[in-house]
Amino acid sequence: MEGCLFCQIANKKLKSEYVYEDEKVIAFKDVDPQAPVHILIIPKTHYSSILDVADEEMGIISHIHKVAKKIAKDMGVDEKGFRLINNCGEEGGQSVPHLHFHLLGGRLLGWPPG
Ligand code: DGP
Repeated sequence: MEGCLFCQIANKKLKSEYVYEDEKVIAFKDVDPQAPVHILIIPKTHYSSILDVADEEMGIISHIHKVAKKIAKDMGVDEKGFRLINNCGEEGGQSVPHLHFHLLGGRLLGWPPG
């Protein structure tokens, strides 16, 4: 989508530190990492948030989880554990209106989140 930051990163008009790509998703390092491993996994198709994904399109969410599992293994955080987070909307802490999942790992993560 025109003017969307993550669409620009997905189509490489804006470069990022990419760690994974296939025909449906792309993953890159978060610019403001909150853990030693902090990767954003996004669909190449623009969805403003999870609320925008129709029931019949939910396969993309399972695909993102499959990719997260692979990235966690590749980055060596699968054994100790990691967290996969989707912030949705203002009170959910979403600041970029293109669906994305945060993969965080490499340190002990606190709970509950702030
Ligand atoms: P959220 O607050 O859940 O919408 O997460 C948005 C994340 O996106 C936040 O952790 C910072 C990251 N981010 C924002 N702009 C950029 C950027 O230009 N490049 C990269 N790599 N990450 C970005």
